[in-house]
Amino acid sequence: MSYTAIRSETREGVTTITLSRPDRLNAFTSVMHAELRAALDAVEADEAVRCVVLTGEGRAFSAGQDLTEERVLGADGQPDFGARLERDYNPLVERIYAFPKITIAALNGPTVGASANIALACDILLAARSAYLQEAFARIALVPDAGGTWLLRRIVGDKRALALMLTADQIPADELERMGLVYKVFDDATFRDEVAAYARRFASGPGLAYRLIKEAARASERNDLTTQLALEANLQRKAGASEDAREGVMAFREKRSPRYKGR
Ligand code: T3D
Repeated sequence: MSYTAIRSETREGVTTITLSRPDRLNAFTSVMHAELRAALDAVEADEAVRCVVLTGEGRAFSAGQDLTEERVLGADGQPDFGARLERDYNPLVERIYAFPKITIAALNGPTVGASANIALACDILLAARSAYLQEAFARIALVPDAGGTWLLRRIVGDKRALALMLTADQIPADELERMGLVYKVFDDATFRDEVAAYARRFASGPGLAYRLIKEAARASERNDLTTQLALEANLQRKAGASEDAREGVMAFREKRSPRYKGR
């Protein structure tokens, strides 16, 4: 499929989806949303892909919603700021958060507004040293959306989350790493190569186990310990009965690298 607002490239078990409107700092439009949905469908359908990297073209990851795009109108014919969220952002964030394959947000530059929260919905955030993240909403008299009010406090705690949202400060990559929002920071010059190498480690990994690990991690947000322990036992039963688990143990005994099939 040919895209106009993103690029999607699959290599060695990793799909890299690049938000690609560099002259608008990769700001999101309805077209970008539709293309991203199609690209995620393709990733989900491709058994050979175990990891998806979301990044931006040029100097930004993404500047959030395109503020020049025509407003979505409500039933009364007036601009309805909630309608775009319900139609495009909310399903996207829920989908990324529960995606059955590993998701990496590679923050190559400014990561602002709704795009910051889309990135936070990914499993692992990597950042170039010059990147920053900004919950910019209050600067334009809006409320954080795309899951920001839910995701941030779970990662950095209530007070920091509130400060990030109220100040709308630009937080540099090194500080993002200290706060736990970003897992690793790489130098700008080597960023793309580092991200590619990082993602490749998952490409040949145990896809089923990854999916079950994510399922357990997500479920822990609503479970008490007893429920979670029961879930772990069930998921371990599934993982332990998999071809990959047999291969993992065999490879260990034979002192060789495992060859996982994702089942
Ligand atoms: O609208 C709704 O439906 C509500 C939904 C809201 C969800 C949200 O995401 S709210 C947050 C929206 N985003 C922003 O408020 C960020 C706006 N952009 C900026 O504040 C700055 O551009 C940055 C801090 C991100 C970067 O600044 P800088 O100085 O590095 O770049 P720049 O010169 O401002 O931007 C470069 C170009 O990109 C520029 O165009 P030009 O002057 O060269 O023709 C700028 O207008 C354009 N651009 C940047 N962000 C957006 C954008 N165009 C459209 N929408 C943007 N979000």
